[in-house]
Amino acid sequence: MKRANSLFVSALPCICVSFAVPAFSQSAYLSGWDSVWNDEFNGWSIDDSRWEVAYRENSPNNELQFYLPDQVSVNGGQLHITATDQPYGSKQYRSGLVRTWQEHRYGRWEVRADLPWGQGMWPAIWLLPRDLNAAPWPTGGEIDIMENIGSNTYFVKGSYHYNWTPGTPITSNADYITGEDFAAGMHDYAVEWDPDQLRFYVDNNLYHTIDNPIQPNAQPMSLIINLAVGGDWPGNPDPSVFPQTFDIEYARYWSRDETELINPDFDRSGWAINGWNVFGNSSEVGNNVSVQSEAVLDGSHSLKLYGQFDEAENYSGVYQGIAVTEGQDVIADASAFIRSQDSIAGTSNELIMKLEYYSSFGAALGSPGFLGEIPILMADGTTTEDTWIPHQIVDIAPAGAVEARVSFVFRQPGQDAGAVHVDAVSLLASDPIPGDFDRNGSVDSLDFIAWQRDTNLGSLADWEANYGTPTLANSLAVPEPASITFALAALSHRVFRRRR
Ligand SMILES: [Ca+2]
Ligand SMILES: [Ca+2]
Ligand SMILES: [Ca+2]
Ligand SMILES: [Ca+2]
Repeated sequence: MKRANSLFVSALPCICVSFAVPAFSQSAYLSGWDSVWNDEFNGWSIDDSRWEVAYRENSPNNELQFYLPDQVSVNGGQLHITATDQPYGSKQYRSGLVRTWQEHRYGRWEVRADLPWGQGMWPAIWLLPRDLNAAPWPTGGEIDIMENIGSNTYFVKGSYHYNWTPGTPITSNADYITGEDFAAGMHDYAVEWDPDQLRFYVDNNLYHTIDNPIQPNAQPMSLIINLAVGGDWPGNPDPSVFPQTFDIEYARYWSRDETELINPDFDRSGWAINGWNVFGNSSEVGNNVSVQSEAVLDGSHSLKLYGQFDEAENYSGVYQGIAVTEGQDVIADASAFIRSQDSIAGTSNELIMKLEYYSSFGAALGSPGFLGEIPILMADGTTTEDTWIPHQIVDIAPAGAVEARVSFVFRQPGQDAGAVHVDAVSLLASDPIPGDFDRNGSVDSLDFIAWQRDTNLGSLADWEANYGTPTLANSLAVPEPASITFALAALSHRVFRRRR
């Protein structure tokens, strides 16, 4: 986070000596996630209702530090963990470790931190079950959000460790290297843990994804932040580097909000398309399912889809679902764009948008949990190019539905070139408005006519109470002037499907 102080310094050199406002004062909103807790470390001591501060002589990995509460402090909007070359107990060095009392299984953890440096330093931000008797390590799993050794502060590592039996772990990990010195400034380290995927980020860059992680006995985990000294990985410290400090700007935790899409605007990029399930992404042609900035309706990126060129009819795209209940109004919106440089004019390529329903969350297309689908055509060889065209599916969740899923399917029957972009996706489910007897999202005179035909549709008192309630579609957002034309155009492309 660059601060703009230098501008003020040059213009008003006398005034702006200190500007001790933390970079963030509260947890940021993230689509698809609910903020559960965050600690911005704005006080003058650690919040011991949230954090356990270690007093611990012996740690694994032949580490050389004694963890002491005195090595942990909070000031200047940050948590500081300081390692010193001072013997204590049987140990040569002192350092600190904090861990949350709370534990969570699945979710998103993010910690912003500036690392220490020097031979022998081993800072870590990681997740581990508190009770290792219930699930002896590593059967309960261990997720290392960030680890580094101070002899090389130009990389950080993210890891997942597990095994079916206690003892040696099976590990999946990756290094993140950009040429930046992670001990010379603040960076965001995050993990998103879903039942079917683990994703590792630095500064919102996705650098490691584990699909269907094997979780022998996945346990709720607590967040640990510590600075080890010496031990098996870093080796013995260089005495000249002490003292060293691990500075933490904040720690935040979100749980999955299954009523909202994650990353509906494709702006939280990464080749694996954060939050979306990807299919038909062929390594042969290279990322025919990707996020790009070539054509954008909102934010900075959109989804780009093209064919796999595999000499057969093929399907490529993404999908994602939200939780619904039977009888809810469901509205799916998305816009498509064909760049004339990537034309599909005259080809047999097409892009289909689908609203699908499932009786169990995450069930496979065509499995017993699949209840049905509504497909619409978003683009084909006759579609106007170089313009965003909005599409909408309006429906009612059928009996047994627990998930509504939107999917975008690029179909390449031949081997034709060309691509289609998708952006500004929305998928919403809401309880019907009492009095909306024709179930079109608004309460008006047509509902009265519907009620006159069939008074079993509901109570006229509901109609009177809610008369004039605007349509759900119109109440989603007040369009900015530039997008009003899209909103108007959407009506003509709208697919309006009813099931009773
Ligand atoms: Ca540092
Ligand atoms: Ca802070
Ligand atoms: Ca976008
Ligand atoms: Ca109505």
